[in-house]
Amino acid sequence: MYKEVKSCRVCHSVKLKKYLDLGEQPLVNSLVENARKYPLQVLFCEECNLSQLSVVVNPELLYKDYPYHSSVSKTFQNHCRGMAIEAKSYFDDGYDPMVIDIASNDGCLLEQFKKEGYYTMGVEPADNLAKEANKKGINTVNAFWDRETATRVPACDVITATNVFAHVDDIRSFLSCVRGKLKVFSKGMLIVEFPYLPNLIEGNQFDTIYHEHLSYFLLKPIQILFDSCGLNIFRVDKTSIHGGSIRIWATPYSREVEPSVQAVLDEEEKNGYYNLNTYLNFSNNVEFVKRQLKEKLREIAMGMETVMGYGASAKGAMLLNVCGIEKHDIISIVDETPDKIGKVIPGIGIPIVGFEHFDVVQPDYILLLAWNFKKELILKTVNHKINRGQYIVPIPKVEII
Ligand code: DWN
Ligand code: ZN
Repeated sequence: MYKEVKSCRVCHSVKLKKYLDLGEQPLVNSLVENARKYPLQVLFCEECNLSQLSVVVNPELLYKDYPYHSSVSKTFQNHCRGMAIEAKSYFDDGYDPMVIDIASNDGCLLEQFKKEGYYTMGVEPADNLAKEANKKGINTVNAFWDRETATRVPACDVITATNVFAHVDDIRSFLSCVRGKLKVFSKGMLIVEFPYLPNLIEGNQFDTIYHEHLSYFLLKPIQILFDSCGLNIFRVDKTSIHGGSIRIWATPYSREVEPSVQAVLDEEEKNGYYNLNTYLNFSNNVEFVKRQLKEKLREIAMGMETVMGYGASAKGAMLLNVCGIEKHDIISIVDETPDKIGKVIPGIGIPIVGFEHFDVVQPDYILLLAWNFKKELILKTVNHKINRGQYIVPIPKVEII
């Protein structure tokens, strides 16, 4: 079911120091009340500075049937469009590049690349998502990205891997399969994007720590890893998506390295991210939010007022579990993902319901569990005139707005 991490995923060092222990927690997308629990601890590698979980849960268990559909968010769709446009600027006018998206989910990113004229192919391990993408006309191979899968896809100009690299245990094999697929003549490139560790620490985003996320990346360990896999990082962008992410552009071929690469490395060093103490301090903030949220919900209940959640996100499930929130604290949680409606928050059992339940309940408070899409969620409730109540934003600290 799971294995323990004994050495660093990037540099193989055994100098791993634990800095956060969130106890035993359920898998965030296992939407049943009595979900099995697994240890959730974060370790810091003193050699390359990679933060990583102490265990690796079997990916078949995590991803074969996956309820998260990235297309639900308009903000994310727009973000994907931006990536398609930027990547195209690296190719000659009139040339339509071929892109392969690894862990392509429901085809959200590839739909945007298609609009920009790319040829597209997805690779997605979840049976339900691959099926949905194929139905929409996004050609998708239903598989994990590995050596065997790499033989089933054509050589291409761009490989994208958004919000998947942190989920992968054998990242060296992942990269070597990527490298072999990038066309020489077009100087093919890999674009990887994932939540950025300094945003997690500064924004107290402890709810994004869960079993799917095996690594919490800085640029430094990524640079070490990519160098050793023959991939040259030539550009790094910071983006605001998912609470603050980093986009890394790399190629096995030669390209001029943009100043953004060194600038991000310098900033990491300056801000103390190569020092274990920075992370030990972070664990104290986690305790603060845990107490605050529990107290706020208790206060609301004492005043006979009601709370519903919005966004049965993975991070929402983790937040509620880590904070010890109970079934009676929240009436239900609205989510617009058909695969989530009718299920429950793992380990707690709070029901996940459709948007129309806001009308039925008219809650006094809406707890924004997908705080990364705060604006989009608030706008939707306001447009539907479900603006009687107030919003609770749980992260970085509990606030009522
Ligand atoms: O890495 C991961 C990230 C990027 O995505 C995964 N391991 C899983 C997932 O994490 P998450 O579930 O925390 O992601 P989101 O995108 O913050 O989840 C938002 C949830 O809210 C989804 O279930 C969809 C829902 N939602 C909605 O119902 N209406 C979201 C929006 C914007 C909406 O308008
Ligand atoms: Zn290391």
